[in-house]
Amino acid sequence: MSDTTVQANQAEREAYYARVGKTEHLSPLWTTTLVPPLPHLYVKAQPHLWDFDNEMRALLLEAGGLITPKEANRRVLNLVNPGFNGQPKILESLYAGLQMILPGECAPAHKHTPSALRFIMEGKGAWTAVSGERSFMEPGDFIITPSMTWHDHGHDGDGPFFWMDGLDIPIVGCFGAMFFEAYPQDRAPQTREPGDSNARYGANMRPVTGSWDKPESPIFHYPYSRSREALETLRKNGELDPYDGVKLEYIDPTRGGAAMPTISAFLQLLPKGFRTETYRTTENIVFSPVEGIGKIVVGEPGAEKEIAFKPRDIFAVPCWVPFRLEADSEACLFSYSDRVSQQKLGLWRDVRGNA
Ligand code: GTQ
Repeated sequence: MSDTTVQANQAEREAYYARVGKTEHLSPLWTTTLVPPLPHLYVKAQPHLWDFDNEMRALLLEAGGLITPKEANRRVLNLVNPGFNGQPKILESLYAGLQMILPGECAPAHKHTPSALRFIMEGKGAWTAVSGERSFMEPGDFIITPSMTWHDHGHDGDGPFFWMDGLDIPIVGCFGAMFFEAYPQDRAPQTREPGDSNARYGANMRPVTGSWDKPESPIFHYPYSRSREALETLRKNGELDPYDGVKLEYIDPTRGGAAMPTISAFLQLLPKGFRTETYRTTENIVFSPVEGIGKIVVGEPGAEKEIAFKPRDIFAVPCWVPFRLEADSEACLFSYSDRVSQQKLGLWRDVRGNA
């Protein structure tokens, strides 16, 4: 079938666009690039690294002398990707923050629709309470605060305590479904003993009666020691993927999928001298090394940037930007991403190699 022709000249078209533009509520699709062939136009985030030891730590300590967590609600520095003009997002779909609590302080109880994770950077003696159960946090531990669960943080030890917050705020925001509620008191009541959920669901067993019907993992605290030991055993057994080294995902043991419905999280081990192959994925990924030094080589072929990493740095790899990791010493990296969200929506894809 042949297309019919129109006689309109450019001036007539421009006049039409001007008239449509005046309506303010209509625009011609064909003058915009709404669905480009590749993600680049949509991905404003840039690959970027934030330095904990030499930059963020001191700034947060300074904030400690300026405001309490009670007044601030949370004493957090947002990690603002340079591609977003100050909008507090680390990647298109993800938020990251760095939080500090001092001995005796209280980050008051609240709940919200965004799902949150904590990844512990430094300190001893702080705890977080999720759904009435307290849990003491250690560096390298992974903790989830699922959507609409009451949570508060406290610190009974010595010295400042730091962790990274990872939230799906931009995902919730794109649906508009943002809700927040403060608990009437600073502390939500303790309704379960510490260790209760790990005893019920964290020993490769589950309660015989009753069933777990929430969309997130019933385990909310994943200690570093256990995850690290598992990676070490697999490394010793020679299990090395060319793209990942040894990489394990934190799961919801009742379903086998990601620990929360929207955010995936991983821990990975790269032996000294190991270089991953170049990899590209639609996933938006935030990395934070726990141990070891190395570099990430990130960017389109011919325009790659080399960024050195060390423990407690936080670096962001945007959707569809090729990257590879190199370990100068044995390196253990935590990461979180929007993989599970994209997979549920049928969007996730990856390319292994420089395609
Ligand atoms: O600890 O609940 O970094 O609600 C941002 C929003 C932390 C928290 C953040 C939050 C929290």
